[in-house]
Amino acid sequence: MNKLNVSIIGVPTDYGQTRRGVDMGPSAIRYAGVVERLEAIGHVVHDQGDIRVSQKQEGTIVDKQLLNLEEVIDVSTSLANRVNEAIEQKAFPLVLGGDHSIAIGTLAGLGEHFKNLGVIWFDAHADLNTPETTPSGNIHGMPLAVSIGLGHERLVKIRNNVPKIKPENVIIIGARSVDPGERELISQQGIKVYTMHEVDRLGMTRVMEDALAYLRERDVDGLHLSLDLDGLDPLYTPGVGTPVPGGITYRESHLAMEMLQESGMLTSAEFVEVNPILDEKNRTADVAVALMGSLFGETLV
Ligand code: 5AB
Ligand code: MN
Ligand code: MN
Ligand code: MN
Repeated sequence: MNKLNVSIIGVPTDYGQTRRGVDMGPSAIRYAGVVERLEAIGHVVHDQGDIRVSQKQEGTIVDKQLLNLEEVIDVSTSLANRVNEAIEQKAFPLVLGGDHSIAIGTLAGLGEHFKNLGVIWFDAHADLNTPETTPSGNIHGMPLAVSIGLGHERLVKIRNNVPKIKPENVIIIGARSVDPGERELISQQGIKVYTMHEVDRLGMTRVMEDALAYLRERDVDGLHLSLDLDGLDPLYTPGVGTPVPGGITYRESHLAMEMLQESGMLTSAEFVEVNPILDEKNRTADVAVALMGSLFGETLV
């Protein structure tokens, strides 16, 4: 197995949604032993600590379709810079959220280096809302749209490379709660989606084989995993802000991680939406770290 230089970047933000506590995600994941786990596999791990997330700016205009816009722009810009630095240093960026709005920053940093990046979006949701379609105003429901160039101009233009990724290089796995506007974008933009129906029907092995073959065929120059812990069934990961029943199992999700590892294609990853306040004894962070173990090449024998 390939030994990596892993650069851990924590993003303690909850500005992308309205349930407090997800900003403590990076601490919970560190507490669950991420550094030790990856070192035990043989990787060199540099924990860069957390990026600075400022207090809420008072007096800014509240846009109901884009809650905490200024704060999200701020966090995304800092994160994009840090991810960019990690790639320049030939490190593997492992980003710990925080809510899923952080993917805006991660992909802005990656998009500068990878011109044909593949993205696997493991999630109960499609995260393809725009200010026009959002039912909540929460930006954590928009990062995939922003990254393909749709949404508020200042979000789309972070680090100036627009779009960060091509819609036909994106694969969503585990979807089971998709809004009407998102559905439209999926067919309009040619985004590949394996809903829970396909996961049930084909099994995770086939889903991952197909997904990886599709991305190889598209000749991607890197592969990013954006894993929202709500992609799993809330039985296994109860500590998330927007749980949806009927999700991916513990074993299926591990299998997916193992197949990503075997593919040798992965170049970055992020784990988001761990909320220790909503959790039971840090179970969700424990699952996140166990998944990272499989993703980074842990073996049983
Ligand atoms: B998550 C919803 N589609 O836009 C919206 O957890 C939920 O990052 C978004 O996947 C969930 O508010 C965002 C209803
Ligand atoms: Mn989600
Ligand atoms: Mn998400
Ligand atoms: Mn969520």
